[in-house]
Amino acid sequence: MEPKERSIDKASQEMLKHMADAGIENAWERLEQQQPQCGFGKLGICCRNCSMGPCRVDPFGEGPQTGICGADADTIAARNMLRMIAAGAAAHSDHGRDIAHTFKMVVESESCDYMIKDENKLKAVATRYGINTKGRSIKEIAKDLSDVVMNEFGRQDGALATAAAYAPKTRQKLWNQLGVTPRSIDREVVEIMHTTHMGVGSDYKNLIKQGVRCSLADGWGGSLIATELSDILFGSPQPIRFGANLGVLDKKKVNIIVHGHEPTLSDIVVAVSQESELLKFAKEKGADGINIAGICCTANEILMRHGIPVAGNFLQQELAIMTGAVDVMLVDVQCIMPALSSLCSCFHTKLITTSPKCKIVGAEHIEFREDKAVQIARQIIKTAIENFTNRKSEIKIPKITERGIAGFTTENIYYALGGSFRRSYRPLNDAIISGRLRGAAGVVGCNNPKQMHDYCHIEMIKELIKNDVLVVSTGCGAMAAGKAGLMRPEAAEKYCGQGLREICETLGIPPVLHVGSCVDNSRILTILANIVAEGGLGDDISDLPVAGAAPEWMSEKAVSIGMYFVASGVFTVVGEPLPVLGAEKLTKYLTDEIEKELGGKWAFEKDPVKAARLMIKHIEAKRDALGINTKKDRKLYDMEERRALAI
Ligand code: BF8
Ligand code: SF4
Repeated sequence: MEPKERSIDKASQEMLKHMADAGIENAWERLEQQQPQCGFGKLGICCRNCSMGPCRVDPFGEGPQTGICGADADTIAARNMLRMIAAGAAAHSDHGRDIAHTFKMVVESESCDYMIKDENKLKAVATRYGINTKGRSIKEIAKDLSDVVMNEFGRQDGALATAAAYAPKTRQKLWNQLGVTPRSIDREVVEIMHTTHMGVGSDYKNLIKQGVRCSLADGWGGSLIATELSDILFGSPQPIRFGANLGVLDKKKVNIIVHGHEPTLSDIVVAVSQESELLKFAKEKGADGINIAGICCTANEILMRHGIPVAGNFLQQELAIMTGAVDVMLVDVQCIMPALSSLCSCFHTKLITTSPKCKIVGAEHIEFREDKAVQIARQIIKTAIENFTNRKSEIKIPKITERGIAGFTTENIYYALGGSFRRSYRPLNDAIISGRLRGAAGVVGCNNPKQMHDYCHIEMIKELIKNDVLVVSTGCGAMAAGKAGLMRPEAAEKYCGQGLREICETLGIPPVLHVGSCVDNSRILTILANIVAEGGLGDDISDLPVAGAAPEWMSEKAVSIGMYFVASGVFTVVGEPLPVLGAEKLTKYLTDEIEKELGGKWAFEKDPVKAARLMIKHIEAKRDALGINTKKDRKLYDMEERRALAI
């Protein structure tokens, strides 16, 4: 396959060609080697949950229709999906737990390498949980907040305080009626493992109920805690300029790529990297300075808060090493391909793992400890500087960097969308009610070599903004949009319908708002809750003219995210279908019937433009139901029509 067929990103194409010339394999080739991929796995109808199996159900209705224990396709596929949700929720929530431990350390110690950077956010979050903030010291408030959030993980009674503190009341009532209110974060993950054990749950609807409960413990629990505490500890993001793509690597500087998800180490690495002693050491070794760049969601965390450039998204991790300019690839957890290890051995690049949860054969392990954060960050940077002199291969950095604005949050969207004097969601709601904005969409998630890299994100987003749908984005999707220039305010003129264009131009914002990493999908939940609370667009998230999508998803975290959006009332489209298609009743339930219960449902559509149209159709149907779809006062022209008019 030609590089052009694998990625729409020019820098990636260049590196793919370089890789082919060098005869080094990558994820795209390994996908080809896997063909044909197992049909039973794709359809979700194989089970190895006990040693009577593995069992599989014949999708053509000729062979066995149940496993040895009698589990049918719907049971098996539902159990498999639940285990994906458990893994996804666990990954997000364990990230949240680590941040909560760092927060606790700050609260309890007299001096440590972290501090409370955003006291206003601390007070706002504490108030949410009913903690008294009047006349109390920051330490006292933080101590109470630390106790509350710590208790969320292993709580043995009652329900999740975070969901109760943040979700709209009507939504909470519905969850209570349906019996899906999350109880505690760890408990919901454990209960999935129990209910999917051989010989426990087999009613697919009841199984999905537990999947819903667990995903809610992720979105309105673990992920939300990760976001809120990160803002408190590392500072709330503000709109900030950034550069994106492999061109941000600098031949003359020591290049350290931080890759993974958690901000605890990377935030300190960023701070320490500008210490004069380290800069002096870098000079001694012949480097012009120290350049930090990011890949995957670690990148998003430090981009949002410090404007640190993004080297690339998920499918660019191998391509970055191919530049020969990466002195250290520093990884924490999640989305790190084990393939990096052998690839780094072809170059001088040192792969350094830092988490006891994520060790990789062949990598150097420098274990990160929050209580020695600065010391360890210095050690890692020194290792990178020393390695600068070991560069051996020709350096090939594509000269491609795009610019944009990131750093939008639930709180600062007030300003971004309302102007500096109107601290409210009113302007946003009014824009939707008037029809200048048709609605909003979240386009989030991964890359997957099964789809052309970045293509689905970009085509979907273009179709949405052309039709006056404001897009918010996180994760690798946000990076795709940034690299494609869709996070420049000027993108509005080029790609947007008239209504959205006018709004972007008046406010100076891009039509795609970067709201952070994948745990920051919780920001999208709280934005939706704020729109509901502002009024005029119904009583619940399920009334809003909004939709969600993960057009290039691959990770189990995406399944948990999709499920909690559906369970929060959002129509959610994924590109690659969930592995449930071999289970007819389950598929119908997830893509249709579940909407009657939760107000949201799943859809599977690989074609990004068709998927965007499904979202727009849904948004228009919600507008109809709200009674705000009065006659459009102006026609919206797409690019082709505009060009035709100009002739
Ligand atoms: O958590 S979008 S490939 S990097 S899983 Fe991974 Fe997917 Fe990227 Fe962030 Ni999210
Ligand atoms: Fe087979 Fe049932 Fe065991 Fe699964 S749990 S492997 S379907 S016997």
